[in-house]
Amino acid sequence: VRTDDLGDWRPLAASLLLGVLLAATALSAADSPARSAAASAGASVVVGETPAGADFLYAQALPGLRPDALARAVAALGFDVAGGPRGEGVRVRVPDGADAQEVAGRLAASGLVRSVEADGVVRASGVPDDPLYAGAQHRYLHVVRAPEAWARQHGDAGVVIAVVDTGLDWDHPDLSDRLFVNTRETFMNGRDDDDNGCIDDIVGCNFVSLATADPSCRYRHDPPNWRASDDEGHGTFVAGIAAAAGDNGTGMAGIAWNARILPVKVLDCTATGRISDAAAGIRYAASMGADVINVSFGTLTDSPALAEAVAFARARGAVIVASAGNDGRRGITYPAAYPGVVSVAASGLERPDGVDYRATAPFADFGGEVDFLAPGVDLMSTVPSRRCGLDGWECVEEGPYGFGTGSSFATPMVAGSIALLRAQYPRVSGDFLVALLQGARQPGASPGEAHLLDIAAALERTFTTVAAPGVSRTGGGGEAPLTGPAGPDAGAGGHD
Ligand SMILES: [Ca+2]
Ligand SMILES: [Ca+2]
Ligand SMILES: [Ca+2]
Repeated sequence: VRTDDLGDWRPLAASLLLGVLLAATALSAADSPARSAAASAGASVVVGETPAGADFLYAQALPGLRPDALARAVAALGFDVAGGPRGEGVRVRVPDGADAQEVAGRLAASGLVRSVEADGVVRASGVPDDPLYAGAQHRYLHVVRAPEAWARQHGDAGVVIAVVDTGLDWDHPDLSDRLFVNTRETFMNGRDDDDNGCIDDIVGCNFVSLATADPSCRYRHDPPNWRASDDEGHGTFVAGIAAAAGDNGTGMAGIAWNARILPVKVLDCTATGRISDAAAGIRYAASMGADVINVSFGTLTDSPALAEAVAFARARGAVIVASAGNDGRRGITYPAAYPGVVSVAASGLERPDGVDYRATAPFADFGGEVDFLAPGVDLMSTVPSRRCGLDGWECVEEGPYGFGTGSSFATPMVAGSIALLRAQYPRVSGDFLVALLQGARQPGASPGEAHLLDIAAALERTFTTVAAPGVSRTGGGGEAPLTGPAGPDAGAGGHD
């Protein structure tokens, strides 16, 4: 047994530090295990995070001591070795009623080991700890391979998803930390400080006109103003699917855990609105630098104003993702039908053994213009607390969350996916991200059906791009060229 081989300690300490950091994802320790490992790295034995109540310890053998020899040696000292050697060491069971820290101390003092720590629980990195995920969300999110995507990317707080809808419940426990805050505006001074056309808009803007809103909404203030709170529920539900905080131990997980939400209210308290307000809302979202604009509404009217608003937003670099419609007919609604808009139809067909999320939902619009199928039946998402139990919004026992069905709710799955891709590839154009996601779709359940969203496959694509003469950018680090209609274009995007 060598105890003086200090040359091995430095890389050893580094690898231990990494191991401790990985283990820390499963531990709710208030103190930093990384710090304790670093502090003791110069000592003879590194003691990692060891809660007193730990049931197993893991000890790595001194350099030069074989793990099977360590197993025999610590067993001879009276420790309860659980199973054979594991990797570089052994697992030791903490006897019932014993203090794990005391057992760890004795192991560390044995002169046989280079490290001791609790054999803590690790989770697959893609599975969030949100309590409603496993029971309510996994059954459809695994179909679009969200867990595999999360192993690579959780989204970035610099990525903004505008939800042009009924507004947002700012106080929702899974959304309140995810708001896009406009720091150029001063709140409650009655002025449009940043000259963007909306008064006091620190968190989104309301465009619903007094003249056309349903009288039951009892609006009293002329838009555009800051009042983008959600008095219906639709917008909050959409926002949660795209970007509810994930892995925060609370409620559910959105697709892009860390993205920011910009609420733009264009639908009134009955979830209806006018083309004029919708067009203004889309333009506002683009002007505020939204990376993705989610439009979970549509009209059968081919509107010049909507078409122009969409073109304006695309020219600013935003990706517009829109609901194909819920009429169960061939052909889709506007703005989903406009060129360059990503159109989404709901999947979800009742079969004897459960909902088939690979097949188009019976109510969804279909046809060649549909870009993506994404689950849209019995989805869980966020509901404004004040709306629970009203107008069809039923909330679960655990809190302000409920279930919803519709292409409206399939749409933010794709919007959230674009946000994840934007976090992964900050410098390519929006069209490039769309091409990536389209190139990674899964076949639908039957021939002729639209193809299904596959979030992980898009993140796994590797490609090399050349942006300008002499300037090359590599995404994913691989060699396989991306095949898709959109070329790389780092300059045209309006986001930064
Ligand atoms: Ca303003
Ligand atoms: Ca102001
Ligand atoms: Ca959550």
